[in-house]
Amino acid sequence: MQYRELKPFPDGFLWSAATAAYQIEGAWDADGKGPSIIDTWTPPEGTSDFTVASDHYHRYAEDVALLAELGLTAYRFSISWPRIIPDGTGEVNPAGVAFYHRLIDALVEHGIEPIVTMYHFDLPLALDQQGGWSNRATIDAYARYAEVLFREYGEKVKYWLTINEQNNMILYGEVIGTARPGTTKRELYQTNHHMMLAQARAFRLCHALVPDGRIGPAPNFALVYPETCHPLDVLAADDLNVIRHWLYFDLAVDGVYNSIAWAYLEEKGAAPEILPGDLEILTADRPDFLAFNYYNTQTVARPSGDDAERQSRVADQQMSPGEEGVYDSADNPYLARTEFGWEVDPIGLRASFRALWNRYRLPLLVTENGLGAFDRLIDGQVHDPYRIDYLRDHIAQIQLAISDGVEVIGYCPWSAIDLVSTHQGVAKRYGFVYVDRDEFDLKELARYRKDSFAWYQRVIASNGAELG
Ligand code: BGP
Repeated sequence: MQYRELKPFPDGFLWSAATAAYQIEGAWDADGKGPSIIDTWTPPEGTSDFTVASDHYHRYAEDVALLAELGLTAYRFSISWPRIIPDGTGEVNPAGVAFYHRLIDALVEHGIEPIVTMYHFDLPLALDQQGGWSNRATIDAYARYAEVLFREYGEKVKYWLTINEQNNMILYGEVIGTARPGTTKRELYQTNHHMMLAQARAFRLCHALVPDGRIGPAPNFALVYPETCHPLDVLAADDLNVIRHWLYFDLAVDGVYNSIAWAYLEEKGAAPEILPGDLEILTADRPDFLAFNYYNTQTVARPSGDDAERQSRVADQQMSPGEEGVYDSADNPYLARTEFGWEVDPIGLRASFRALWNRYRLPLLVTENGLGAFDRLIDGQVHDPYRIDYLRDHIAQIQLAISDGVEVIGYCPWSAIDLVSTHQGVAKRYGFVYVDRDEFDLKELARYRKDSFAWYQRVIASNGAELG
């Protein structure tokens, strides 16, 4: 639908930007931090690991000052679980706790609302060595960690995100470094069940311990289109929407397994074991809002049985290769691609809002959205008009969704400042602030404002009225 007049962004809209601890902080073993599963992951050849990243752990004050200058009214970051509880279950690390107090205090002093991701891929290694999420004891470990966070920071932090991209950890864990190669589907969906239980316990704890606390899940969302209007293509798209999205959101919101997802799990021999009492835990509480990371949509067709085609497809967390007997991936001829091959679909963001809103009627928060590109620093400047175009087009679609009557509470573009990509090193940049380092040459790690910095500053200052 087209509108003659658009509704404005609401007062109090959270103009934010996002990062994740292991991709920005560095200081991977400083001040008592324990190793995480990511610290033992070998990045693809030619790309950096996460040991120094953007050195935010030591430069957080300078970084927060930049975020304040940018005009952010909110900032999404993650807390590193192994910085707080180094071995996942034992003593709390006071130095780790103190670091996030300093960071949160700096944000609050600048009038920036903290949005905290409690767990963004970096499971404590000690837990992984005891079976990770396949071990039910990890549910208790997470619940205890959640309680530590709510008690420590609950007076200062109102917005909480339980688990970043749980669906991508299940579907593409090997690519992003959260699943060991060769983990079976059965194991993955058992870990998924346990994460759901952990999340449900966090909902309860948050509501019990945080005054005015608001908590939600943060899956990745890549709305699935059928390649054609052939009814079997439509069903294939529906299947992937269920497997990729509704399985996770239905459990988070209503505490129930989507019946089509359950049928898929049974068909694949991957249905998890559900113990007595689990369903009560899942239905005991609900999220206050739904967060989602949005980069693109996906297009699929009915399964053709062409294994060679499927195996030839490049796959990562935003590009599925397809699944035998379920769907084939297809290219969308109407969409451009980034330098890294991800399709660009701003209108798909509006469609995603509608899909989530129609289904759940809960406030929605975009917790990631952005363009990875090979930015160039020349004479202290970074001209990134391609990023401005990308973000402008997506923000315009948010305003259309607001005009559709969808309750959108905020927008956190990825990323606030440059950081290390999940599996493509530092050359793939997303930030409003350039961090001067190469894959293996750390240089000075100096910060430079990109052109997109001044542009986003104007967007925020005008509460979204000036996107030009
Ligand atoms: C999401 C992750 C982020 C981030 C982003 C961009 O899946 O939540 O951690 O990295 O994708 O992905 P990449 O770094 O692979 O380009």
